[in-house]
Amino acid sequence: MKFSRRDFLKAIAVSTALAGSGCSFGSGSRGAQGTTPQHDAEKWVKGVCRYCGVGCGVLAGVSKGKIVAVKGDPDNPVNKGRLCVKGILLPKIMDTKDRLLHPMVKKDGQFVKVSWDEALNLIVAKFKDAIAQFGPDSVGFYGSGQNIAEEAYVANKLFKGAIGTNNIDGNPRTCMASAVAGYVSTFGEDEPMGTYADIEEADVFFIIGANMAEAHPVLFSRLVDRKNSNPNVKIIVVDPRRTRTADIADMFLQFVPGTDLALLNSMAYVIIEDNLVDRDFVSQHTNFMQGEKKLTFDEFKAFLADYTPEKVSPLVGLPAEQIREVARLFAAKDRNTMSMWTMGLNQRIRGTWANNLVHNLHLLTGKICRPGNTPFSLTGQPSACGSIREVGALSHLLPAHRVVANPKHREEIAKIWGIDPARMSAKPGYHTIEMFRAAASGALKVLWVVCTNPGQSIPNLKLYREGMEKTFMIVSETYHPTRTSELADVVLPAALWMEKEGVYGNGERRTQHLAKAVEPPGEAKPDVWALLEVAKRLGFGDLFPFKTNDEIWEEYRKCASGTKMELSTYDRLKKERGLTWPVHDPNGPDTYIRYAAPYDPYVKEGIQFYGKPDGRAVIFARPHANPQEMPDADYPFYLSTGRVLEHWHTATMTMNVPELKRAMPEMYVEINQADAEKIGVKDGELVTITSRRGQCRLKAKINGRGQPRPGMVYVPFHDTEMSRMINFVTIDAFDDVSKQPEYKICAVQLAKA
Ligand SMILES: Nc1nc2c(c(=O)[nH]1)N[C@H]1C(S)=C(S)[C@@H](COP(=O)(O)OP(=O)(O)OC[C@H]3O[C@@H](n4cnc5c(=O)[nH]c(N)nc54)[C@H](O)[C@@H]3O)O[C@H]1N2
Ligand SMILES: Nc1nc2c(c(=O)[nH]1)N[C@H]1C(S)=C(S)[C@@H](COP(=O)(O)OP(=O)(O)OC[C@H]3O[C@@H](n4cnc5c(=O)[nH]c(N)nc54)[C@H](O)[C@@H]3O)O[C@H]1N2
Ligand code: SF4
Ligand SMILES: [Mo]
Repeated sequence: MKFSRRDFLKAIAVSTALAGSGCSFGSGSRGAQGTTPQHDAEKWVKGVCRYCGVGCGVLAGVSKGKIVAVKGDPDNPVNKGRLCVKGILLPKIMDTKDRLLHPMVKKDGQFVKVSWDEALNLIVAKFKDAIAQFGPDSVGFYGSGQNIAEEAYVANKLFKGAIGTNNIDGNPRTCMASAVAGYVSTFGEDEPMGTYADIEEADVFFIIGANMAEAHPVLFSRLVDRKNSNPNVKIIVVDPRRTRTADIADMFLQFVPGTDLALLNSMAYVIIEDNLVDRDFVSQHTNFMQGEKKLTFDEFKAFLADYTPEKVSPLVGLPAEQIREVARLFAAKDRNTMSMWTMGLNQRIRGTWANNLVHNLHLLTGKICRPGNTPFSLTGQPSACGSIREVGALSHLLPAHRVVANPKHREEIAKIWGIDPARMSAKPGYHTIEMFRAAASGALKVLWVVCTNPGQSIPNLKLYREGMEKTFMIVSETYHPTRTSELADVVLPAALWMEKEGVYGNGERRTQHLAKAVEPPGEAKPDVWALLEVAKRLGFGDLFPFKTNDEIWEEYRKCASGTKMELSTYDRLKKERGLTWPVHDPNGPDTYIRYAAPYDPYVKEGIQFYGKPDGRAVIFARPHANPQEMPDADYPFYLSTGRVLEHWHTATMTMNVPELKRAMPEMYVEINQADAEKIGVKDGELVTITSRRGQCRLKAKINGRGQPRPGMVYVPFHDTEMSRMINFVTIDAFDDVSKQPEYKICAVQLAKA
């Protein structure tokens, strides 16, 4: 199937959004060769797109101290000049009427403008008070995969090193935690072994639980190019909802939500049954495990006996023959196979296991650590990898893939931080849901939220918004009011993208530097400045002597040095179009494929999964389990939630862009035509969606760009109107390994409103 330029533009929905903005597109399926329409720039400054984990290189055009244009950086290997519609329109998020220009403190229920000095003194007094009365675990920090690495590093050191609490977590818990737990349990080390360059080498793409056309559009354009340049390429899409991504699939499996584990196990069954296992690879490089117990190959095979395509077929809602076909295509000996997945697998109470099972398929077939063969978890945020997974800014982690529970790891980091290791806690702090539960119960007294909007993005919102009101909450934001800042006691005006320099690490291990292009407006300051100021005023100045971002980076680099995720210098990052770690020699090459010679600097020969003591990755026996909440007689529909191309999460930035707002003004609920007929609802009519936790009223969308299978509805979560915020309805059940919430599935009832 050849995919035309028109199909492509339709798939990534840029044509409608950009109609009227005069944007030009390149030839073929090249996507937007993006430059903002008006580009009378005096100079172009190198950076990275503010939004998604693809990490497109941009050049920001500056004129009279303002960013007036953005163009795709033609020299950046990620996007080679392309940008999606959000990237092109970035200049429009900068000077908006809701930019927060001054610190504000809530007095008698009203926000009052105050000086930085007053705001900081209040924050410091509250921290000191809580710590003195209730101990260090009464305070916490909630950060973001959109923080630059330097911010996350300083916050981590301040809370875990100086204050002595591991209560630092962030939105990557809602996003990437299951991917982390999956990589770590299977390979002993976090993050993908491959890079985006595998796309141009692969000929089978197994896309499960990801809507790349809308959530990773420029990467999707690389996929489309690959398909158009090679007619042999096959694309498999597994999603309970027909998406723009599914439109390019050769095989689209529209299965029952929440049955991925059964499907993946069944594929493994077929791979063994059909003799598609790479026996040499499996015997040299893997162990079979069930929990902590080692299995033999035959025991693993026996475990899979429950997952024959015939047995699994009624559960997953696919014909047995289709399961056989997809397994055979995945495992075909003469093909290179790349898997990609995102929240359809991660945001589930069995998210970690689902990740394990994708890895299983690559390990069984030996389709790993060779160009074009890789299990590749797509990252959501621009620096969820660089700032959170690598810096270790979650409640159980320490820098450079270390963990708080390991005394050796604490000692190594304490040495670099210049503190007594006894000052650090061995106990993981609150993960996201626990943190907001602790706020609701009163156990958490002070919470600092930076670069994230939990008042809209956390599941089962009613309870947690009450918690946010109760606790003393500081919110560092670029805009005000947001659904979080409205609940704050102090709001701090943050410098936005390219009003500060910093480092982002994208989904392919690429560390990229963004230069400062313009001054922040009003009294807005970089988050790192506020963090350092609070650290000093709390009396920890000696631990935070940093005057520049370079100095922060160079200390962080020491944490990575001698590990298997070594990083390059700040100076070099300023010049390069990013480097994919490990960069063993700071002036030497970066790394295409980890664990394999000749690519990985730590492997002399063959393949070595050095994250595991015996160098072997694990093939796990993981049974299927139902989602926490299944549809029943009272709540008969599956609700799933996610994204649309035009908006970024809670839409604080993208609703400021008139073109994006026009293209996607408010949220809706996608309903299958058959279900809509049953409940008597027509396209555009209002529907009430009710779960055991809350309610939403939304317009029905029937046969729109996403079409859920019968029995399922789907709602994007960008709308800020209280009656349309779907997180009042979603469930806060979480994966007991990764602690990631199950945003993708809960049970609801529908009624015509
Ligand atoms: N435009 C835009 N792009 C973004 C973002 C954004 O806000 N806007 N956010 C970024 C971030 S942080 C993230 S995490 C990524 C998310 O990227 P994606 O995960 O690709 O996006 P989602 O829309 O959350 O969900 C993907 C798909 O999961 C499917 N799904 C639901 N239930 C199941 C299931 O049981 N099994 C399977 N296999 N699939 C299921 C949904 O139907 C949906 O199509 O996007 C990133 N990119
Ligand atoms: N129902 C449902 N809910 C979900 C999900 C889902 O699929 N379904 N997905 C989850 C996932 S994967 C994610 S990643 C989260 C994302 O959820 P959030 O992180 O809560 O959403 P964002 O809108 O990205 O919030 C970022 C905030 O930072 C502000 N900001 C921008 N730049 C800066 C800066 O430089 N400094 C500071 N201090 N602030 C800045 C923005 O204005 C914005 O308010 O949502 C989660 N919630
Ligand atoms: S694909 Fe992602 S990183 Fe690239 S321009 Fe679009 S939003 Fe930005
Ligand atoms: Mo995310």
